[in-house]
Amino acid sequence: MSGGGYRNGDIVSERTFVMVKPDGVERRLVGECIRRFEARGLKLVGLKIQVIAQETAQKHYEEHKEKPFFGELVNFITAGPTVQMVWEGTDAVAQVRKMNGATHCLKAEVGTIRGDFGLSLQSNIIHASDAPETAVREIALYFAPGELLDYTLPDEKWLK
Ligand code: FUP
Repeated sequence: MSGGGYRNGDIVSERTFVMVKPDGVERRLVGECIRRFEARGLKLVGLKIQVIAQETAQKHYEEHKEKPFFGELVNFITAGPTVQMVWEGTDAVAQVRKMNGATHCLKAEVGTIRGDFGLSLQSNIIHASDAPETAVREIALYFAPGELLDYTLPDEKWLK
């Protein structure tokens, strides 16, 4: 299946890109993030850990390149190990955005990852694609097609 997903009636199965940022990795929150996405019913189809290159970070945050916080953001995201993931499922992009919470942890609802574990704007633990088109671009930035798996889980019929 492509990164953009497919439509089956009103059901949209799609893939989204998620990254646990250096603060999330250093605070040992990788397992907690994975646990939440699995519990929700999403399927992990790609996973890696790496310190991302400055150039990759600049491409990732291209939309912010004119913003005053751009340099600091690139330095932050490249400062330590990060975990890249691709999650697949019904409305995966919107589901994960909702589970992550608002960008500033102060504004994120309690019950979301940012609302439960963060206090900061920059150090907000986790990133996720904001739209299916963004997901396609971000997945391609971090994963080769052969690094993503197509497989079926036995409970999928309950998660559409
Ligand atoms: P999000 O879609 O929630 O990742 O948020 P944005 O694309 O608006 O921002 C990307 C990252 O830039 C955020 F995770 C935090 C950081 N940021 C700042 O450091 N300062 C700002 O004023 C705005 C965003």
